[in-house]
Amino acid sequence: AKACAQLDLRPLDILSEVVPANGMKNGIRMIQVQGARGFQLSESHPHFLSFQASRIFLYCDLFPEEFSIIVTLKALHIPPKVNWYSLVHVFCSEADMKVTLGNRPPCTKTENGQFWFNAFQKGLYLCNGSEWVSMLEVKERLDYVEDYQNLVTNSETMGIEIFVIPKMGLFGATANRYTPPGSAIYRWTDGKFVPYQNIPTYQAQSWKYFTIGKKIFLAVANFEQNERGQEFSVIYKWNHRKEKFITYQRINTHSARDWEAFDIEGEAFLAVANHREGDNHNIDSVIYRWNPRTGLFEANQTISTSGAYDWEFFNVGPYSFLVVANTFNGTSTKIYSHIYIWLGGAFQLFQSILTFGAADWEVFHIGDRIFLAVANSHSYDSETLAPNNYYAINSSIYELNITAQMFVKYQDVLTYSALDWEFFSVGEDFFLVVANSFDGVTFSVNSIIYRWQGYEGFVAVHYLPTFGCRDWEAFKTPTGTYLMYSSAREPLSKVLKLKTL
Ligand SMILES: [Ca+2]
Ligand SMILES: [Ca+2]
Ligand SMILES: [Ca+2]
Repeated sequence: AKACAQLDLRPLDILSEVVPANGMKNGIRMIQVQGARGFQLSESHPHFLSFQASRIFLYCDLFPEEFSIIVTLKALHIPPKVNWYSLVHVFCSEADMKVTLGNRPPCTKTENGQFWFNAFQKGLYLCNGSEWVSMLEVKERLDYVEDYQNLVTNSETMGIEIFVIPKMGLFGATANRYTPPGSAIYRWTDGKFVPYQNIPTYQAQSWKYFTIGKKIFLAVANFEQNERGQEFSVIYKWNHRKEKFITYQRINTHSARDWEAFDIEGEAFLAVANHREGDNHNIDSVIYRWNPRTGLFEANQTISTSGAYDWEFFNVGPYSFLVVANTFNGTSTKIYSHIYIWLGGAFQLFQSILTFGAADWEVFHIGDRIFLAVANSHSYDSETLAPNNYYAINSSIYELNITAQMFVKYQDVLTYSALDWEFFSVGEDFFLVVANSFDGVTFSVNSIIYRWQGYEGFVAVHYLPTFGCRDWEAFKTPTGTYLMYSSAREPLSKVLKLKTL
């Protein structure tokens, strides 16, 4: 690789790389004050102006060891009784700064407006007076996945939920099988998940984190009755003073598998997937609406489901959708799962898709394209001959065809009792990881990461040994991107780190 030398670098107008010829782009405003013209840049999206460094370093592969950036900044707060002419002289500093290599320097009011070049991550940062904001970022690429943390859990773990509580940081909640001790909440401390709070749950299946205004909630789907024979799933609320989750509302559910939280037209909703009542899988699942007057969720609509396992909410333009994974109707797992659309104040059937013991729907976007992936767990029908394998079956990815107003099959992927799909991105690449749980003989099966490769669709790129894999979650911290998986067959969850180039 060739480092940039003096001759390779000419004066460059970096701003012209990101501002279109007509000057118009969301987040950029042209402002003119008397004779001076400049761009006002939105503060809310510090990355929206980023572009590949290769666009300006055309003739060399490596950053030069030293280079200069000249910026003209206008102070945001203009003291009264200062006219523009003197302002230009007093506040608009034309600074010629040397940007050198080094560790993260302090960024305080003193360093406001200074640049720092992080040679290790190949990033250029601007100090905004309190933190370094990325200006130029070389896009990372996934290289491989490595073991990061083995998390011994309270018991076998069904679902995991990872969330950030403002001012507190990153947390992970595991939905554990046995009571006591119930389920656990972990806090990300010094780069690891550390136990933070235990909550009594009853064969917990999943957690859902959501907020309503400034209120922070965590809802658990309990599959079993409590000691008193009552069957509740519970919504917990974050108590800022105690820094713990406290019971907020109990809701009557029937072998609940999943909660989904969403907003429509400024109103908050929660949908529960009721799996079965006794032996009967054909029961109602319920959508609750937040009543701001009482501060409680109230039943708003029931939808008949068959062994409901998962709800997934998504928006397409102004439209809201809710899709349910139906697993079993009492005789067959080859049944329709339904997509509903919000019309006239209620969810109405939009499309039905044949699924095979559907356990999860995952919606994701690639550019303007909208995809839905289903995890098919097993193919069983009491009326037809037993197949060679109930578990080695296709899980399918569908794409929304806007013209036809329906989802059409995009790709079939061979899976082994798939229980979850998780979509994530690294740099400019898109990935899906599938939770393969059982191949008909053993729970030791590989879960697989697929990379989206355009015309080829999703292509398997990494095979990850898992045991009874139940759920995958991806999360990012300032130190990188991680994947976590839970096992429904042993009290051990694992955090993996994505190593990037
Ligand atoms: Ca869900
Ligand atoms: Ca999923
Ligand atoms: Ca997941």
